[in-house]
Amino acid sequence: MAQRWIMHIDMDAFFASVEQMDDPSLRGKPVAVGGSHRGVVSAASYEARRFGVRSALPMSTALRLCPQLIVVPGRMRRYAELSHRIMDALREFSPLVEPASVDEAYLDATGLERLFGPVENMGMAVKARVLDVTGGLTCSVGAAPVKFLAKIASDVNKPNGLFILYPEDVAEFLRTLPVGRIPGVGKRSLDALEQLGVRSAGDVLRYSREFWERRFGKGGVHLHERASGVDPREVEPYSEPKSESAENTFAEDTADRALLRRWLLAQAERVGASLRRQRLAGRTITLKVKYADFRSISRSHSLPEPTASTETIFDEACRLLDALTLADKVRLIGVGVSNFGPAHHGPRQLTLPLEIPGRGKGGKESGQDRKGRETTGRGKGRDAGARGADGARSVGTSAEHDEQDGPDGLDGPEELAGPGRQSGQAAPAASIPPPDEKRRKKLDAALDALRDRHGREAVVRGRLFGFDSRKK
Ligand code: TTP
Ligand code: MG
Ligand code: MG
Repeated sequence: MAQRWIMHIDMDAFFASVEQMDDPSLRGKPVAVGGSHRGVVSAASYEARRFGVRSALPMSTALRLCPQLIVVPGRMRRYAELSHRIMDALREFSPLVEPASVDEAYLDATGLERLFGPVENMGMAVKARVLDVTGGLTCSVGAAPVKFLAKIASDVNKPNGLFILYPEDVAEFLRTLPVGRIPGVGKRSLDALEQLGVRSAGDVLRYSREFWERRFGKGGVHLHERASGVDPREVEPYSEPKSESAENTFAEDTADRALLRRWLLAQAERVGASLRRQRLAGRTITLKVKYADFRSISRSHSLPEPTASTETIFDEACRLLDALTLADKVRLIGVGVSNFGPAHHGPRQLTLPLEIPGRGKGGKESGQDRKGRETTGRGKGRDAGARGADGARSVGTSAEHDEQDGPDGLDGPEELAGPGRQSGQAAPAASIPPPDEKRRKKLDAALDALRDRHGREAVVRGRLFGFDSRKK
């Protein structure tokens, strides 16, 4: 069998290096990326590290250690964009790429020697490609037979490093490896291990697996396993999400449509912002409603073109809601976008013939919609389920759709949702008048930029429409 090779790629001083790349006046200088002087350091350039400046250090401490430190605010969007480029570059080498954070990834390089030569050559090629696609950023690469060793290996010769841990060297490497370098061994464990005289991974093997299990349970077994060089985890390639959705369950069931719209706006913003961050856009908007008796329905509508615009998602969700005769009080409402396709960047003429019917009408209708939004009820919602800060993201298969679904299903195709626009009041093609979509894009971008800089709550779009979609 071919030797198993896992690579771990980690960017060097990522945020700080991006700032130095984009602003040549920062090059060769101690730079810290972070918020205000009250905040903490996100990333420190290698020049700053010589003074002891590190990630997570309070900025005030960092400035004491290095008074000439240049502090720059972070630009998450720029880092995310580069991160995407890096991941795409890695996928040129293998489809088995698992992004592990914004600046690192695992890559299964098993069996790729025929294409790229020995693993060290491939390591060099990966580094060169990352440098190229980022416009000048260096990374450090580690290669080893298993994941956790690859991660440790990428750190060995940082920055701009390459370290290959050959299978025959693993035992010796582990013998002297400080036990704290094994992922999962934290400060508290270190104290307990110290008491047993265990300082290196090799020391762990002085005791039997059974000993570790008795003493520390599962964590003990894990420790013994890693210290023996065993890590059964596979590289799990990231799969593109098939839909993006957000939903809220109310503390009190409601039939107040104005309130429901208010929540839809907040959700459309969450979904839209998340799509835009991921550079995704979808054609199908799905409204999900769960009634007080837990009966769940969804209604979908497909647009002629993919969208990631908050207002468009919101408008569509409102239309779907307007077309719905509420059978009961509502306990949950949510909106999702699926059916992803490339956002339209080319000349619009290509699709114009499809959009002509009733194009002007959509704009007017959304204007009418807005009248209903002035009421400011109290939103007593809470976020349903365990979700990330971005709101729901259903990484769905999109192939199945259960009308009586659980808390997550907003990723169904429209077939089961019946005729998307039940009342049939508007032709589908009327939904996105191009000039309006352009304006929406601009507004979205402006608000996204503000949120990137000042946090998610910095701008709440409801206020722009005369109400605040947040809880009062
Ligand atoms: P890391 O890869 O941990 O660090 P780094 O890339 O800055 O430096 P190194 O060369 O040692 O890899 O983290 C990647 C980015 O994640 C980092 O540039 C900024 C961000 N980050 C934080 O915002 N806060 C943190 O506490 C850490 C550790 C990282
Ligand atoms: Mg890094
Ligand atoms: Mg990292």
